Amino acid sequence: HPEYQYLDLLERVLETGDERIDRTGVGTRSVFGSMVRFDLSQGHVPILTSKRVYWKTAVKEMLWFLTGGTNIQDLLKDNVRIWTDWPLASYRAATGETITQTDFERRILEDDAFARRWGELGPVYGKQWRRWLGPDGREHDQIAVLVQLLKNNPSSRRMLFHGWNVAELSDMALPPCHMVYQYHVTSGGRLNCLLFQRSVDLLLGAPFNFVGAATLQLMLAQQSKLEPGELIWVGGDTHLYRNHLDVAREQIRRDPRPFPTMSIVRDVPSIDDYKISDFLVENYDPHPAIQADVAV
Ligand code: DHF
Ligand code: TMP
Repeated sequence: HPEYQYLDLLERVLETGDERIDRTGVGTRSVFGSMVRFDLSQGHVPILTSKRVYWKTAVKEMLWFLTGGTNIQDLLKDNVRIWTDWPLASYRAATGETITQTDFERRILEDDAFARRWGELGPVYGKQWRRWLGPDGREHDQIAVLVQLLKNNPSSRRMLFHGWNVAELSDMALPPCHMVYQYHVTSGGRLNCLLFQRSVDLLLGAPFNFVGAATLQLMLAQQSKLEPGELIWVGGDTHLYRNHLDVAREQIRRDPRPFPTMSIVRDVPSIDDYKISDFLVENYDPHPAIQADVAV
């Protein structure tokens, strides 16, 4: 079962990982350099089954990136709370207020001026993917260029988009983790993706990143009339936070079940028109969810 690649990686980090203090102060155990490969050609997608993964949240996050958005207000309108912690931490640090996450989210939703001031993550994924600012002031839509290449020049070796805009890193709430996505089309018309992720929260982040990358691959395949092929995911600093070690051990003991299938149920006219209701996941029968705190 392909999920053993992930479970074996969990085990490798647990058993051989190097323990350090990290930026968040929580501490990690990490290995440097990792890879998993998932075959999407039979309709299956890597939504892990050894715990429940909230795949709709991960798909909504990917759709939000594609809109070019960088403000958590859009996510909250869609009931996605996974990015709230970082603006909340900035707000608390700047004001000294002890506002709860719920109250902060409510204010972001109800007060547009407040959202503009405190809900902004800076020039993160969406901005760089859709509106990378060139030195002449012109904006570059990396996704539109990619779709054009996939359609018109699929043997190109230059089909990629990048989030690591060096000049703007210091304005980002977090510099991009899933950083560069490269695509490749086989002679048989299969679309492969290789994602390089520089930093990997193996318990909380990676399961979402697999879903996001696979979903994007299905969308790009539909747009360019190709069939999905392989998703190759490469991790740089691949780590478990110290407060995740016990639940990781519990997860390793679970036997994975067959991956679910994902299909796009509508003939969507462009890469900008996808909605969450376009995605159908079938035969997803995971083990129970695992609760774990995210390191901010
Ligand atoms: N920081 C760290 N330390 N790890 C991350 O994975 C991470 N991911 C970010 C931003 N910063 C990060 C963006 N993506 C969750 C999942 C992905 C994500 C942020 C947070 C998360 O908390 N997942 C929980 C809850 C899911 C839910 O409530 O829908 C999970 O159990 O998967
Ligand atoms: P860093 O910027 O110091 O590397 O911290 C980022 C943390 O967030 C790190 O634990 C990796 C994790 N992360 C993911 O695993 N996936 C993601 O999509 C994001 C945004 C972050």
